[in-house]
Amino acid sequence: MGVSIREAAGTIPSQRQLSWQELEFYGFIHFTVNTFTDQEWGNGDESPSIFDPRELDAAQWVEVCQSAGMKGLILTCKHHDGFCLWPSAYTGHSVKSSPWKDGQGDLVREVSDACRAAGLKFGIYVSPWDRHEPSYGSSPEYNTYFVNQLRELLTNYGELFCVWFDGACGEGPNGKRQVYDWDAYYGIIRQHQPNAVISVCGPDVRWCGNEAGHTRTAEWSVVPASMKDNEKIQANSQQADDREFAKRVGSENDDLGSRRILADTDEVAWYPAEVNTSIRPGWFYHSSEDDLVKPLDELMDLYERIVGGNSAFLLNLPPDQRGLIHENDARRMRELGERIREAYQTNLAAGVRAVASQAKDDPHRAEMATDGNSLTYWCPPEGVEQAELEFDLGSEQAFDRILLAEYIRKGQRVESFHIEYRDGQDWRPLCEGSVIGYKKICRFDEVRARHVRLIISESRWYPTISRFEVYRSGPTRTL
Ligand code: FUL
Repeated sequence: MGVSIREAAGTIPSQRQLSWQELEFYGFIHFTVNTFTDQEWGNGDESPSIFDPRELDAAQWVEVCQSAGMKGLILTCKHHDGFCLWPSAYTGHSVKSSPWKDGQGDLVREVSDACRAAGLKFGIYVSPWDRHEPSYGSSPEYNTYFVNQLRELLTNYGELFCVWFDGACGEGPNGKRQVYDWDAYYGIIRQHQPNAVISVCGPDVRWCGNEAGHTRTAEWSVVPASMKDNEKIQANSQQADDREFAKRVGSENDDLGSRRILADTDEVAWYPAEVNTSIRPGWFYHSSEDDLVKPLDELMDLYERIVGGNSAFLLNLPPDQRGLIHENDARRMRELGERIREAYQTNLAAGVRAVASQAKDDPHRAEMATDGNSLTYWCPPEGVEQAELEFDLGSEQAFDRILLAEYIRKGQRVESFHIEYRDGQDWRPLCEGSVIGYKKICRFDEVRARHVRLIISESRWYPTISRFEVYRSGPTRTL
């Protein structure tokens, strides 16, 4: 029992995980018959005749996502009610039986085309739980149906960055229990979309464990391989609408990857976290929630904690019955984009001089952390687990954010660090943290200083730092 530190340090992401991680922030679009029934979960007996979003404009969805700086969008092609947003050949329960565009429409096509035209990545959510399809519950028959539908989605709409499965597995007709054939689902995805990550009930991206935007203070990407166990994910996800449960998951399983966990596990995997939440209380649009769009400060806080906490941020934006993202949500997204751009546009440490307590060699000298290239990095010689980097900003600067990144192509290694700034002859504490990973944003009350140092007090085998950036998030911002 036990995984060695060297083994944990050498566990690295796949190419598809790396490409996904770099998206950082992307949108979720929940849209189906529920939008017209004002429900969160449909029963499967909704008539397709209610689906008629007359002003639908996929380009508006894309524009809204991009205004906030999102790099991708995931569409609910089929939610639990079984209604398909594309004209599937395997069921009549789809857009082709609806009045929308006289049954000639294909929403998956419209959204994927709009994404491609604007340079946004496109991903799909497909619910295996299907409350309409009669074969649901007769396991092999339904699995064939589901794989056929997956094939349609995987082969007709260009490149996908993600296939998102939640764990819901409700009872079929007469209490029949459906056993999902995950291997078959994953097999066909890998066959047709080898670059797509399979998220949540899947091997590539881990659900953080709640739908409320809670993040862990130390979010490890290297965790016990057993976390990929679908039954556990399913059990958690079915209770996730319970806010109390969400809080419990967040705190009870707060440590997923420390040395204590490594000592107690047989195998680890690169299985990074995604945090999903909605801009409103519900996943689907309800006019009663028009005034419950999350405030800008809350969204900015989520963004900095999630993206700056070694996780990806999947934020849901539900279009309304017109087929448009409501003005309130659209405005908030624009504001969020402005706030993010304003906070992170001027890196006060770009190209600044830096010295390290030790560097492996010249190509890995301290200034590789400030050269603006995330593919270069500083590191000390192998086996050196503690080190310091000191930065000279050139002149005194006011700042309240420091952004750090490890070179995760080499693994995730930093376990504990703190940052200090020089005040006259004294070094004063600024902030401290545990993991860094893909990106860490440290937030603190504004200070003025010219010299800053990063002290890595614990790491695995040897640390790497590819980015050290300093920002002033805005003249009026406090925590
Ligand atoms: C859950 C579903 O039950 C919710 O309706 C929503 O789609 C959420 C993202 O995943 O499992």
